[in-house]
Amino acid sequence: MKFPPEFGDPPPGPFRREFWRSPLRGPWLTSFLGAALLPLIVICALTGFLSHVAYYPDLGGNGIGEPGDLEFFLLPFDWPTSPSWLYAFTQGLHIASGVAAIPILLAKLWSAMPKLFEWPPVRSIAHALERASLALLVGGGLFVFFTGILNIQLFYPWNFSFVPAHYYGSFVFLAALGLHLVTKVPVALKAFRERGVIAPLRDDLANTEPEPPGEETTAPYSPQAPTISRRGLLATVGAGSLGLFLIGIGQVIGGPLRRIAFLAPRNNSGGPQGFQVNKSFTASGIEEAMTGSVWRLKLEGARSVELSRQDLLAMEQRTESLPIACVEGWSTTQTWSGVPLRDLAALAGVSGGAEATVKSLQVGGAFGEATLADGQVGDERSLLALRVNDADLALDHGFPARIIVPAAPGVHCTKWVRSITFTEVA
Ligand SMILES: Nc1nc2c(c(=O)[nH]1)N[C@H]1C(S)=C(S)[C@@H](COP(=O)(O)O)O[C@H]1N2
Ligand SMILES: [Mo]
Repeated sequence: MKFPPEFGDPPPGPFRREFWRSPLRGPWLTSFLGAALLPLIVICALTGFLSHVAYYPDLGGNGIGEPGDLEFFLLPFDWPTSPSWLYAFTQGLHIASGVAAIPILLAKLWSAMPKLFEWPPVRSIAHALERASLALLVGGGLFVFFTGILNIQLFYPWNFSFVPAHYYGSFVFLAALGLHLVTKVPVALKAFRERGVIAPLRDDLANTEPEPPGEETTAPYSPQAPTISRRGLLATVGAGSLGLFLIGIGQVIGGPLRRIAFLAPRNNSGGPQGFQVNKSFTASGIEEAMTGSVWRLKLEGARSVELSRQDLLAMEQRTESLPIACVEGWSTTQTWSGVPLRDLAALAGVSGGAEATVKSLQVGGAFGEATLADGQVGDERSLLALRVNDADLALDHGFPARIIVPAAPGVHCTKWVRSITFTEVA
C-alpha cells in the first residue's frame, strides 16, 4: 500500500485555504499568544504537581493510587505545615493561572484553526506524527482545562474520578506540549525576528496588514479587510484573562475581594458563623442524633480512649487562625479553637512521631476518611477544633469536632470526626 495515499483536491469548506479569511491570522499572532500562554501553563503545571504532593499521604479515593505508587513524582520531602497559607497560595495560583489561560488558549486555537483542516491530511510519516501530536495537544489541553473548570464549578458530569483523570490527562497534554515547543519555538523566533516581538501591536486598524501566506503558515490566501486590529484582539483576550485571574484570586484572598469572584461558586460568606460551607451537614447524610450527647471521640493508639465533647473541652485548648484551602481554589481563614492533635496522640499513648487516620461520622464517599502525616500530627497548631470564632462549631462546620491542619489541602480537614487512629512511625 502506498503511503501517504493520493488525496486529490480539498473538499469545499474549511479544507480550502481560501475559507480562512481573517487578516489577523498568521505566525506572529499565534507565536505571541503562545508566548503569553507558556508562563501560565508552567505555573499551572508546577502548582498542579505540588497539589499532588500535598494530597499525600494517601486519602483513600482522593489520592492517586496507594501510598508508594508513583512516588518518583513526589518531591523528596513531606508537604510542610508552614507557612499555614501555603496550599491556599499554591492552589489559588493553580486555579487562577489555569482560568486565566483559557481565553488565551481559545484565541490560540482560533488562530491556529486552519492547521486542523490541512489538506492533504497526511503528507508523509513525519507529517502524520506531527498531526497526531497536535491531536494529543489539543485534545489533552481541552481535557485538562475543561475537567478543571467543571471541577471548580463543582459539577461532575462524568463517571470517572476527577483527580486521577486530570492528573494523567496533564501528562498527555504536557508531553505533547513539549514536542510542540521543540517544533514551534524556531517558528516563533523566526516570526519575532521578521516582524518584531511587539512591533505589530503599534498598528491601528487602518494599518493592520495580513502576514504573507505560504504552505506552512496560517496567514490567509484571500484576506478580508480587518474589523479589529491585532492589538484590539489581544487587548480583548488579555482583559478576559486578567478578569478571570482576579476572579480566581478573589475566592482565595477573601474579605472584600471575595465579592469580585462573582463567577466562582465560593464568592460569598454565606454560611453559619459568617463563612462559607462546602459540604453542608444535610449533604453529609449524618443523623443529627449521632452528633448529640451520645457522641464520643474514639482514639486508638497504644491504648484506646473515649472522650465526650465535655472531656475534650476540659483539656487544654489552643486557638489558631488557619485557612481551609480546597483543591477547587477557594479558601477561608478563621480562628479555630480545640485540642492539639499531638495531645490526643499522647493521650492514646503515642508520643513519638505518629501518623493519624481520621474517620468521620459520614460514611461512604471519598471524604469519610483521611490520613495525616507525622509532621502534620506533630505540628502544635494542628487541631481537633471544637469551636470557631469564639463559638461552638455549627453543624455545617463539622460539629462536634473537625480537623484543622496548617497548610494542608482542605480535604485533609475531616468534619464530624468520629475516631482518630494514631500509628507510631519509626
Ligand atoms: N466528613 C467530611 N469532611 C470533609 C469533607 C466532606 O465532604 N465530608 N470535605 C472536605 C473538603 S474537600 C474540604 S475543602 C473541606 C471543606 O470544608 P467545609 O465543608 O467546612 O467548607 O472539608 C473537608 N472535610
Ligand atoms: Mo476540598
